[in-house]
Amino acid sequence: MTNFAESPLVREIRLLAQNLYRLGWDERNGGNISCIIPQEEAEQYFDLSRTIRTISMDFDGRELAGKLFLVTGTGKYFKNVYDDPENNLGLVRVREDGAGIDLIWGYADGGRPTSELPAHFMTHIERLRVDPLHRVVLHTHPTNIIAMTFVHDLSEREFTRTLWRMCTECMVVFPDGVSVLPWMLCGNDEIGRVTADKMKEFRLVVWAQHGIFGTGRDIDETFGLIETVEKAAEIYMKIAHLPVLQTITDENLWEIADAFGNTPRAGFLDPR
Ligand code: 2HA
Ligand code: ZN
Repeated sequence: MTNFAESPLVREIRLLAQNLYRLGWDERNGGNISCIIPQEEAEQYFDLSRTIRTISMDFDGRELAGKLFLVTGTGKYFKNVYDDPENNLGLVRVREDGAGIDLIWGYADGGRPTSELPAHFMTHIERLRVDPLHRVVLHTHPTNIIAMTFVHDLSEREFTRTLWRMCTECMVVFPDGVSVLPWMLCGNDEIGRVTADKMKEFRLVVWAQHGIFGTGRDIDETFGLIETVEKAAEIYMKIAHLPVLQTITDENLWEIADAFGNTPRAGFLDPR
């Protein structure tokens, strides 16, 4: 049996955590990652009938029953994931009754999944309903996205329109826009529920004064979405206090959407 920590999927998540730490987005224990692992992949490394221990959950995970997830641990530092995957990550399977998860690998020092597990799992449920190929939920604390939530109107339309105008690539990458939640206490079912509700329609949900949740079919797509929003927010924070002499207009945004065959979120652009 080969080493699961060195499998391509786990390596990808180790590298993602390292990358996010180096970008300065995930200080201390900030941020969390969860990724659906196909059973066929896991079976190459484990006898899936063996579990290490069971961890309880206090929300209904029945819709995810039997699914396997690789999840970062609570209180763990992204800085350390690459070198010490077995303590900082866990492979878990949702139990049939949806009230707990079985640990199959990882959390070797007795750890548990991220405190944001409700937001992750409820988001997985909603995204899978929309897209059966959905697999990844990433929560991170990108500096400029957080900064922007202090100085910009938080309406989804206005926030998205500003981001779209910050660089041409935005309309190509996230024509569906971003959702924005006002500041809320994190780590509980309520923020999980509100986030997941938004995920019925959006792939990106900004948490004001906190960070962002992004989703996708794989690590590259999910990271790429957040990276593009963060780049736009960085440009906004560089120019917001300067006189703007020219910008990307709504007409220009329609042109980009047409050229790339994308449909901008309904109502977010002025009609032409
Ligand atoms: O796990 O980012 O939102 C640390 C966090 C909580
Ligand atoms: Zn956070």
